Order: sequence, then C-alpha cells, then structure tokens
Amino acid sequence: MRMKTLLLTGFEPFQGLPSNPSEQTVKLLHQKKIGGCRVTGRILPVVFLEAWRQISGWIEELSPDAVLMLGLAAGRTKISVERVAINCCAGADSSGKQYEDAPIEPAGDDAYFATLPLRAIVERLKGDGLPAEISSSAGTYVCNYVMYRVLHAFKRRGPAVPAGLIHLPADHGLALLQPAYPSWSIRDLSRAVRLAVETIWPAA
Ligand code: PCA
Repeated sequence: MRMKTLLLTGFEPFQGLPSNPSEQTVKLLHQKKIGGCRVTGRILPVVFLEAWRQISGWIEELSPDAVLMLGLAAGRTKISVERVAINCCAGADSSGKQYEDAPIEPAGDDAYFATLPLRAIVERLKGDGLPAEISSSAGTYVCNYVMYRVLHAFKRRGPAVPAGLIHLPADHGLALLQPAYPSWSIRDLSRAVRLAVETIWPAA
C-alpha cells in the first residue's frame, strides 16, 4: 500500500517564551516514517492570517492524507486531544494584530469537530503510560483558529481527511523559567505524538 503523507505542524515561540515544545517535537519527527505514513513537519508563526495562509498552501502542495496540528497549552498537565474548534477568535498575535471575539468565518458553522480518532488516540497514549485526555476547548487563540479553518476547508471540499489539533503541556525547559507550569520531557511529548500518528494511520 502507498505510504501516506501526514502534515504535522507546530508553532514558533510566542508571548515572550523562548521556545515552543510543539516546534521541537515537529523538528524531531520531520521526515520520519511512523505507522503507515511519512511525516512532513512544518512550523507556523503565531499570527492568525499568516498561519492559515501557510498551512493552506502546504495542504495544496502536499495533498496530505492527514493533518495533525500541535500547539503549546502551558499550564495543562496532560496531552490534550482537541475535540472541537469554535468560530471565534480573540487575543493579540505575534504581529500585534488583535481580535476581540470576532468570527473566523462569518458564513462558517459555529464549530467543527476534529476528524481524528480522538478516543483511540487517548487510549493508545494512556496504554503506553502517558497521561492524555480529550479536551473540549482549544481556546480562542491561534491554535483554535488554524484548527477551525482547516476543518472548515476540509468540510467544504470532502472527502474527509483526518484533521485536528493536539495541545501539548509545557516542557521542562519552559518550567525551569516558569515554575508554575506542569512539565513533560520533549522525549515523552514526541513519543506521545508518534503514538497519535500511528493511531491515525497504522502500519499497513
Ligand atoms: N499555542 C497557542 C498558539 C501557538 C501555540 O503553540 C494556542 O494555544 O493558541
């Protein structure tokens, strides 16, 4: 069977933090064969419109068989597999552009559900000793924004390509700077993402 292509995205550091574990994880997994697919890793700026412009270009270029977006949710304790993206954005991005509760797509649905096997991913991670849960809020910042726009685009174009976003807790490096953050090793974060990829497209 043909090797599948999975587009794996992470984000640049933002809001004054020196690093972003989603970027570090994507760099570790870029071009790896995992399960039934080859991973193509890309890093997004934490800028609403530009992040969408870039990821939509990569989707056109690669025609991936799955899109797995990663982002940092500092303060969370577990790997959070996001269930839903909502049609709302708020906050100031890295370009200084600020949105206050604006719709992402005025004509879009209120929300879109991720098309990943959420429960299977969570069970797989837990089975491997990694704390994970389904989260029902990806927030209203750039992660929710790109997740919403990707799911909106796939919904309109069909046939379904599994797509969704996983929020990662802070890594130990960030927790050294911000002791209030619960933290994981980059090694465990990348193991968790590997398992998620394997669950989406198992080896044929
Ligand atoms: N986390 C932010 C945006 C970039 C990132 O890594 C978020 O949760 O929206």
